[in-house]
Amino acid sequence: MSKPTSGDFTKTAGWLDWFDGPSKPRFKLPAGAVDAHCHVFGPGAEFPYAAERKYTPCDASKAQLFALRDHLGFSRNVVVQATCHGADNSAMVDACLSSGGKARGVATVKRSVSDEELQRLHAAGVRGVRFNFVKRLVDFTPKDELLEIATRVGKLGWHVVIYFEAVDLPELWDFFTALPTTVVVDHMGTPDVTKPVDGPEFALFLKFMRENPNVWSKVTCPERLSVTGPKALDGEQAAYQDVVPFARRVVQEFPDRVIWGTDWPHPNLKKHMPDDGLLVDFIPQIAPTPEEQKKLLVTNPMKLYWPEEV
Ligand code: 0GY
Repeated sequence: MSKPTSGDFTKTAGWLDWFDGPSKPRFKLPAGAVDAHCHVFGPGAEFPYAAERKYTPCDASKAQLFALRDHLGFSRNVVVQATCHGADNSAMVDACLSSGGKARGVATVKRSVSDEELQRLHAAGVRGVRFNFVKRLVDFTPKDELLEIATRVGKLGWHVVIYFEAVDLPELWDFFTALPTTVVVDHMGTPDVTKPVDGPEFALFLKFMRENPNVWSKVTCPERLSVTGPKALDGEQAAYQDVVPFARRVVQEFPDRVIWGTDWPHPNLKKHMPDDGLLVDFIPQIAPTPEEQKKLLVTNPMKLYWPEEV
């Protein structure tokens, strides 16, 4: 990856292309760090996007992902199936299989998935399924179907990743708490960071984690949640100050149940496309001590995705 030459962004299909040429982070990642939330998109000519998709991304290949991994200083990736590929996990599986053991995956499957297919996904490195409740991204899947899938993949030792909007947590609570597996929440349940960190909405999310020890959280996506953007109040570039109190709270209270990832290539961002180097510099703000950093970036994701090495 080359160094950035300008702040210009190109546009593809109505949303920003990912930032080509991320800076080198100032924060040095601990040895063995895992980027536990990222995607591959296509390339569309090889891995066509799903007919039912709600957006068409720009291509973001496994080679580009692996180059970013090395540039930022990560050792491993967890490639999460994105909705634009529907339940065709080919691109994600191809990335895992091409990674030399350095990538594992989270799939999307339908109720009709066969046991043989689940075994094939497991052999490729898949260790979880993702249930998405974000209405702009997916159509509704009946909860009994999802529960059936969770029960089946739980037998393989997989977990369930859930993506939802904070306002929907009360309605989804009973379903989430009935899931029989470890449950990993995307992006802290997407809090509205203009609301107080001590307010009722985020309190409900913290209660959700507190009362359910099987629930983990990705303290990810400051670039998606932030209103102020990457600049600090003093004008110096510092990462996403308005999201820090939320992520810090989760890391502080649940240090053994948090993981972190870049979310590269950042689909659906229309105003601001992050420099992934700067995103890495968000980490020491939310996990200031070496002990917290090691749990967040190494110990915890290894337990979920490479348990045989822990
Ligand atoms: C993310 C976020 C988004 C998209 C997807 O599966 C997806 O399409 O995850 C989003 O638009 O919020 O976590 O990458």
